[in-house]
Amino acid sequence: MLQTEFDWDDFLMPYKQAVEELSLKFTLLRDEYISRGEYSPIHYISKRVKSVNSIMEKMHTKGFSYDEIAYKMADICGVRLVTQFEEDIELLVKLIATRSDMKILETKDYFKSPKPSGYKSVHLIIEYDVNTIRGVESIIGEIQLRTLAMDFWATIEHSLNYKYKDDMPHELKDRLVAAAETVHALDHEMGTIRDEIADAQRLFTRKSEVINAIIESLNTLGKQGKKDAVKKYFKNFSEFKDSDNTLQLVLMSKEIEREIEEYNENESKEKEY
Ligand code: 0O2
Repeated sequence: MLQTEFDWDDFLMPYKQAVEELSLKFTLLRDEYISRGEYSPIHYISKRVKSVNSIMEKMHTKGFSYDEIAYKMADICGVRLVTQFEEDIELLVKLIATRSDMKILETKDYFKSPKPSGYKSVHLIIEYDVNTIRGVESIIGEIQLRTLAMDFWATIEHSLNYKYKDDMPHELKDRLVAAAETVHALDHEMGTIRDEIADAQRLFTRKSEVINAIIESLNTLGKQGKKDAVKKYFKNFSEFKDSDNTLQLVLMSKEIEREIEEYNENESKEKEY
């Protein structure tokens, strides 16, 4: 096929749909962990569809024809899952492998074999079905999994590569390799206290949820005209809020909820009369 005959908008349509869907699915997965009060292995998610320019550059370097790109270029669309710890990556790979809506075709493990640049990551090449108006289209995409620290390093290194192309000064290259080693050491060190950090984050999330619930219920209680009760609870709330005693806050939240319910029940009884 000739370049002039190739319709990029039409070709990229299912890829655009795929990244939107994949990113939403992983966002919902993260939300599910959080709403169950569990630690989420996904810290954040980013997505992109490769630009036409970048696809054409890669076609040129790898010698792919227009007819080959859909099945030979695996990263036309990509979703990146950034984790806090290396251990989270292993967990996510296992979880993705059990999903019925995407199939792992290949795993590129740059943890076992880091790139000479120092880049560490896991890339999953997946097959994913997109429902379009033409029917089901099966596309190949990439899920990249890396830590927060590695993501920071890779973003900087990627822009420097873009700036220098193949002419990056040796000294800068060496410094980037050294920086990558520091990232590996940091990730390893943080991994040793992962459980403790995850526990603290779980507690923090639970505490902020309870605090938000109390503020909302105090507001409702105020609207019900129970000014004295609001004053009493607010005094206790200010004391418990800054202490480590989340249980006191949970009990208080339940007590306020009961008081609101009682008021609502009395109200509906009065209306019945
Ligand atoms: P973009 O779109 O700007 O991110 P190969 O298996 O070697 O034939 P390929 O397709 O190059 O082929 O695969 P690879 O190396 O598994 O993955 C390519 C993508 O991984 C890159 O995309 C980067 O996003 C990331 N990557 C791989 N190596 C490095 C590295 O050393 N540094 C950084 N910062 N990122 C890396 P592109 O193609 O650069 O494009």
